Amino acid sequence: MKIGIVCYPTFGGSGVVATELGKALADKGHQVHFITYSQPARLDFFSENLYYHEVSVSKYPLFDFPPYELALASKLVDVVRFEKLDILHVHYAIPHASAAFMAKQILATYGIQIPFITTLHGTDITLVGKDMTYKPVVTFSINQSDGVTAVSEDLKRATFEHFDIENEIRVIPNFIDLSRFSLKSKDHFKKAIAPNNERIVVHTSNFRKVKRASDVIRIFKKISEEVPSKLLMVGDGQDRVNCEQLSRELGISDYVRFLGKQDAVEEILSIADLFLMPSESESFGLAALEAMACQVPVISTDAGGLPELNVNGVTGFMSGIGDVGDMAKNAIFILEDDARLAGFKENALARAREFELSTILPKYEEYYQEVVQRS
Ligand code: GMT
Repeated sequence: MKIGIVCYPTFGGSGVVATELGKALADKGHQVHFITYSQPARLDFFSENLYYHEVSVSKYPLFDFPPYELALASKLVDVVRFEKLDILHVHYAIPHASAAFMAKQILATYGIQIPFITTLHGTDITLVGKDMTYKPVVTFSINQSDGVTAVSEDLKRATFEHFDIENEIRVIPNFIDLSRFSLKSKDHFKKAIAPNNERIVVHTSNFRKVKRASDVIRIFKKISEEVPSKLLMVGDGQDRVNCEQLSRELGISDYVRFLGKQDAVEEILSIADLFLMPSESESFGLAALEAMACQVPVISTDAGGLPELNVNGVTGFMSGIGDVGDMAKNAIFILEDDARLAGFKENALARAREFELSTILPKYEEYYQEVVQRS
C-alpha cells in the first residue's frame, strides 16, 4: 500500500510510535510517506520505501500564530494527489485529524477519495483535547475519521467518557522492536556509573508535569537509604530544574545524574535494575515497555493504561498517584534481593515479548485494508 503518516517529529511517544510503525511498514514493502514539519527523530537513514515531505509554514507579520494546520492540509492534498496514496494515518488528534479531514474534502473536489485513520495517543484526549479550546474540533474530527485507533483500552474508555463519539474505536496497543530494545552488554558503562556495584534506577520522560518527575527524586531518596543505588534521569523538559534542585535539597545529588535527551536509550536501560514511572496520566507508557524489553522491572502508578502493561507483583508494582512511600517500599523489595530481582527482570522481558512489533504490525495492516475496502 501507499501510506501517508502524519505525526510530531519529536522525541515524544506518539512521534516514536508513528516513526517506528512507518519504518516497519516500509521494511514489509509498503511505500511510506512521512508528512511533518521536520525530519522525525528516528528517521535518519535512507530506505527506498521511505519518503519524507516537509510542511513549511510561511511567516507573515500578520500571523501571530502561523496556521500550521492549513499548511499541513495543503501539503496532504499535494502528496496524496501526486504520490497517489491509498490511505492517510495521522498520529495525535490535534491538529492532525482536522487537517486530514480538510485535505480529504479538498481532494474530493479533484475526484480523489482517500480514507484517513486517526490514532489517539493520550494527551490529545486526556489533557489538551478535552479542554474546550479544542474539544468541538477534536470531537468532530474523530467522528469524521474513517478509522480510529487508541493505544489502550483505558484511552478508548476515556475518549468515550470525554467526547460524544459515534465512531468505533479499535484498540491497537503500542509495540516494541526487540531487535533494538534488548539487553546489551555495557559493563564498562555500568562500572563507570556504579563502581561499587550499586543498583541502577532509571527514569526517562519529557519531564512534563504529568510525569511527576519530582516523585522519582523522592522515591529514590527513600530507596538510597536502604539499598546502595544510583539514579539516572534521562530526557529534558520543564520539571528538570525542579528535580535538580530537589535532589540537592534532599542531599542526594551525588547519586543522581541528569543525562538529558539521549538517542540510545536502550544502552542506558541495559545497565538498569529498576525503572520508575510515577505518572499522573499515561495512556500506555511506551517508556516502561522499552525498559521491560531491556529486562528492567517497573515501579509505576496505576494511572490510565499502565495496568494493561505492568503486571502488579510480576513485572513490577503499581501504586496510587503520588504514593511515594508505597512506590519506594516496592522498589526496595525488588532491589534488596538478587534472586528476586532476577525473577522480576525475567518476567519484565516475557511481558514485553507480548507487545513485539511482529505481533502488533499486522493489526495495523489489517485495519488499513479494512478501512480502504469499506471507504
Ligand atoms: O507522554 C507524553 O507526554 C508524550 C505523549 C505523546 O503523545 O507523544 O505520549 C503519549 O503517547 C505515548 C505513545 O502512544 C504513550 O505511550 C504515552 O503513555 C502517552 N502519554 C500520556 O498519555 C501522558
